Amino acid sequence: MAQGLFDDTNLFSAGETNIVRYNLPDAELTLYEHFFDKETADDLYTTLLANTKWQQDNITIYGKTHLTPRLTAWYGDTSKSYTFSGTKMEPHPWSPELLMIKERIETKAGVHFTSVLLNLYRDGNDSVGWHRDNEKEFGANPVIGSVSFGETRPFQIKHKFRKDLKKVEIPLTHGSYLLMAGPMQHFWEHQVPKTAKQIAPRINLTFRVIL
Ligand SMILES: O=C(O)CCC(=O)C(=O)O
Ligand SMILES: [Mn+2]
Repeated sequence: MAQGLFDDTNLFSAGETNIVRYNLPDAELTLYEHFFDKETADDLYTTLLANTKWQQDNITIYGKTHLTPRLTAWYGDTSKSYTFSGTKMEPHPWSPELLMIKERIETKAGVHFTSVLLNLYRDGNDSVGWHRDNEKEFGANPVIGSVSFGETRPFQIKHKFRKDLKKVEIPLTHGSYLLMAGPMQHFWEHQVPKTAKQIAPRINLTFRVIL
C-alpha cells in the first residue's frame, strides 16, 4: 500500500519521521522520532534556550527545601493556573514558537493542549526523579505531549504496581515527540536520571491539558 504519501507526518519532515508504538500494558505510548526536522529543531532549540523565562524553584521533600535540579518555565492559556505542591503557578502567555509546536503535535494527540511545562537540563547533573503526572487537573487519563531538543537523555519508565515488568528506557532525541496517553500516568512512573558524562544541555517541553 502506498502508505505515507498522504501521511501528514511525512509531509512535515520530508519522510524521515520514524514511528515507534510501545506495546505496554496500562499505557498508550508512541514515539515520533525526527518529528521536527534537524533545521527546525536546531532553530527551536536556540530560540527556546534564549527566549524562555527560565527559573529555578525550590522543592520541599520530607520537610527539607532544595533547589529543583533543572530550570523550568510554565507557558499557556493564562486562564489555566496550576497548583503544584501548594504553590500556584501562573503561566506566561504562549509565544509564537510554542504555539507552532503545540499545533504541530496536536495533529497526533487528539486533544487541545492548554499549557506547557518547559524543562532545561543544563548538564548531566540536572534531572527529574521518579514521578507520575496524574494530578486531578490533568483529567481522568492525562494526555501529555513531550517534545525534546538538544542532548539526547534517556527517559525511563517503570510500572508502579507490577514488579514483573522490566523498566523501559527511551532515548529522547533532538526533535522527537513522545505522546503519552491512556491510563499511563496512573500506572507508570517516569524519570530522567543524572549522568556523570560531560553532556550538552537539553530542553524538554511537556504539553498538558488543564481542565
Ligand atoms: O524531561 C523529560 O523528558 C520529562 C520531564 C517530566 O517528566 C516533567 O516535567 O514532568
Ligand atoms: Mn513528568
